[in-house]
Amino acid sequence: MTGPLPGEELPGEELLVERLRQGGRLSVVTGAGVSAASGVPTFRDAGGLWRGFRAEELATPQAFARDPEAVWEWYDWRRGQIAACDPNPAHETLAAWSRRPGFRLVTQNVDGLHERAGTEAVVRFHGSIWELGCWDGCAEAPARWWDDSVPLDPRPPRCPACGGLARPGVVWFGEGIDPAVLEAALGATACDVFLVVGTSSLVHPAAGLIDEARRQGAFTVEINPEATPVSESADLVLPGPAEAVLPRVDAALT
Ligand code: BV8
Ligand code: ZN
Repeated sequence: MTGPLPGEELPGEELLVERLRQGGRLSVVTGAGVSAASGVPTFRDAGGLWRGFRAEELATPQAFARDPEAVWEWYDWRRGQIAACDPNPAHETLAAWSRRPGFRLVTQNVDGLHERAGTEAVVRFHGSIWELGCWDGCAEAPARWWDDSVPLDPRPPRCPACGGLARPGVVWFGEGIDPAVLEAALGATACDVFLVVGTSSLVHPAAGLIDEARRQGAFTVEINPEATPVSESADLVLPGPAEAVLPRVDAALT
């Protein structure tokens, strides 16, 4: 079967247009695939490796405890990469849709590109690469503080309150999701249309949000050029790149 040529409308897009025209509550969950067109390496595509390490090996408290300098070198490298990237049409379309009443966006990404595109009240499910925290969790420091210096100096950065090690303000594998963030994300599953865009849907509990949305009666849609574990159960799958599909759906709405 010859798939649609880039730019050609995908079968099914008009179904999403129809649903969005009904003006109901729209919630979106995004993953690394929405930032791919901006040049941010995804986790599991070939670019997801760093000096032979897999993200799952570096993005853990154990890796940081073992070698904080190496983990900070990886995050500093990623911060430098992301700083050179700009939001792409996928981020821009979602920012335009974020002005719809009842819109919610939950992202697994830590790059901050949704906010730079103008989306407000982003639910940062896995935190932000632009935030730091005190590794020792000292009471004098805020839970997280903003530091977008590129490169980091000093590296590793220190906690301004206790002078101990600072850590990246992201959620590592094996760490729980901030309860307030989890509550906001679960609140977003109470919607009429639930879009899952650019995620391999392998990482939990983020990957389970679509099931929660379906349980509450949402029309569920996946936008991803590849099949994922949620493709079978989604009401609609649009097998294309987010930076092409989202602007095309938006153009059909106006
Ligand atoms: C927790 C921040 C418990 C860090 C990240 C076995 C089964 C189920 C679960 C587990 C298990 N073993 C362990 C677990 C739990 C674990 C987990 O899910 N592991 C997985 C790997 C099996 N989860 C956790 O540890 C979570 N915490 O469970 O806590 C707990 C509870 C209470 C108390 C204590 C503990 C925490 C997980 C958070 C990890 N942190 N990021 C950092 O960034 O450094 S996750 C990381 O992966 C990123 O956030 C990333 O966004 C996320 C998910 O990846 P994707 O976004 O999907 O990216 P990926 O590269 O995988 O895929 C890209 C997709 O885009 C592809 O599908 C591709 O086709 C598509 N694409 C490409 N181009 C485009 C595109 N799509 C559209 N357009 C394009 N142009
Ligand atoms: Zn401290």
